[in-house]
Amino acid sequence: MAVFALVFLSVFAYAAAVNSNCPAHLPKTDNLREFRTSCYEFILDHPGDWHHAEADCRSRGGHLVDIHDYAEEAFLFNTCQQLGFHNDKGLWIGLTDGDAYKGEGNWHWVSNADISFVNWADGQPGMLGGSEDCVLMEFADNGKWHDYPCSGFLFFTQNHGWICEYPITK
Ligand SMILES: [Ca+2]
Ligand SMILES: [Ca+2]
Repeated sequence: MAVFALVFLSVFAYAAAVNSNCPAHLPKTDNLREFRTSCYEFILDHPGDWHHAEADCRSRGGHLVDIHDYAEEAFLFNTCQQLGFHNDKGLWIGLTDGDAYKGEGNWHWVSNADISFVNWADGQPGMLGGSEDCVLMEFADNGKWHDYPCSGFLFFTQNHGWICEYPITK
């Protein structure tokens, strides 16, 4: 019986999202997680284009996620898997070489953080660089990064989920 209780409590503790130091105005759902000095909001179920995604994060005082090392990348990938996001879709991250930032080939985090780590897939950023200015973590490719058009055009939509990042408030 004691073992049962221990297992139950362990599972419960594992399932409860760690987010007590996240900004108070953010909804405390399972999709809100803290890791080191940041809080991350996983927006998985109402896809939009990259500009919409960044505007959404900004509206709550954050920005699209910036990723600075393998540990942060692994945390994001593993959390998405825990949350059941395991198909071939990607999620927008805050890396861009769009004209509104620094322009073609000058990759830049929307948070203005320095680039200290990249996780491009083989052959990325791609050949169509001028039209592909925004980056998805692609789950069919172990979370590796692929550049894509930031918005859809005609019949080609570019609506995906995204991850917002905020400073913790501790
Ligand atoms: Ca970050
Ligand atoms: Ca580009």
